[in-house]
Amino acid sequence: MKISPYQADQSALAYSVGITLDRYIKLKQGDFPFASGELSQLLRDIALAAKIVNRETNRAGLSNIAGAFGQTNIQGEEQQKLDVIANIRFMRALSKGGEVCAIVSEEEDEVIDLQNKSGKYVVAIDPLDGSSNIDVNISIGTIFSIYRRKTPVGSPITSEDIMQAGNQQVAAGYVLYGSSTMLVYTTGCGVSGFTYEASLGEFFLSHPDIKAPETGNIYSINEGLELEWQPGIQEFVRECKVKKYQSRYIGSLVADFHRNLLKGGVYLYPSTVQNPSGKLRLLYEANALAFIIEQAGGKASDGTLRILDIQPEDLHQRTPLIIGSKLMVDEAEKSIQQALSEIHIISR
Ligand code: P6P
Repeated sequence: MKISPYQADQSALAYSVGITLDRYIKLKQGDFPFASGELSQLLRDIALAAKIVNRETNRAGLSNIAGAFGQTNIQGEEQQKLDVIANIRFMRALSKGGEVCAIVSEEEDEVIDLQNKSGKYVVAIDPLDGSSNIDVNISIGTIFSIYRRKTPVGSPITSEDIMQAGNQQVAAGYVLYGSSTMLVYTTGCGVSGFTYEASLGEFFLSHPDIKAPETGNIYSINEGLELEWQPGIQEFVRECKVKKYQSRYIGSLVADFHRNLLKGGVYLYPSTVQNPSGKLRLLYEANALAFIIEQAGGKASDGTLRILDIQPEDLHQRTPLIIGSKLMVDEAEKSIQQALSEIHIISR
């Protein structure tokens, strides 16, 4: 008897498209403390802005939005047009989403108080990191941290709400606009990665429960600054070369971080003569990636202190950052401690 196509294995006819980010957030909502849907909505608001920024970064060369904007941000860095556009997109999505009371952005000198009397969350964000790479078509990224406000909902925003240590984050993530666009985030219950399917306008679960390899053979650092590194870094990098590790440095933090997260490796932006406190910012770069790497079983420090325990004192404060596979971060820290103890002995 001929089997009708409807009796054949239908899954062979219509493969499953997988779990969308929206459905995954709903499925995992029970994992959030005080689960009431607002954090889920906030994550969806961020994903919406990421889809819009993705479209604009993919078309930058065609729509006259590549290149410099003609102003510098508080960091003294020349803003690219897409820096400004991405900042607007995320500000607008977070403001309209209704869950956020205040935003700290790399592109804004001061805290943006949304005057939202019902917003329970504070977001710290680097809307587009590595944007100097846009014009040469190298991967770039968005980095975000989410905190619950400390003061009562509806009361004025205070520094207590803003200057929270990274160990207070309720969620964190990044978007990587690369060969494919991915959104990777954690709410403190592991790390999940989603890949964007532009034809459907959806992020689909592609990397459930990401775990950082305990060690690896990739090190990421700007070797052009070797003569400026803080004590101990030269020795660590020399040891990597003795072990014939691979040097991989894209100059785009999210891209370097993501590769090392999946394959195993360590990214280092240490204290240098030019940047004694390092280059990367604590509130909207280091803290988010530190939360993610720890949730994946890795480690993040400033060479001595756990990044997530650093108490911020300034909105745009910088920090040295050593982040990635736990055993590799351990080795870098040991090298720094060894160098410091030798200096201490010599200086007696
Ligand atoms: P350098 C980009 O400007 C960035 O903030 C990170 O994405 C990147 O890892 C780092 O700075 C590159 O800095 O000094 O090596 O060019």
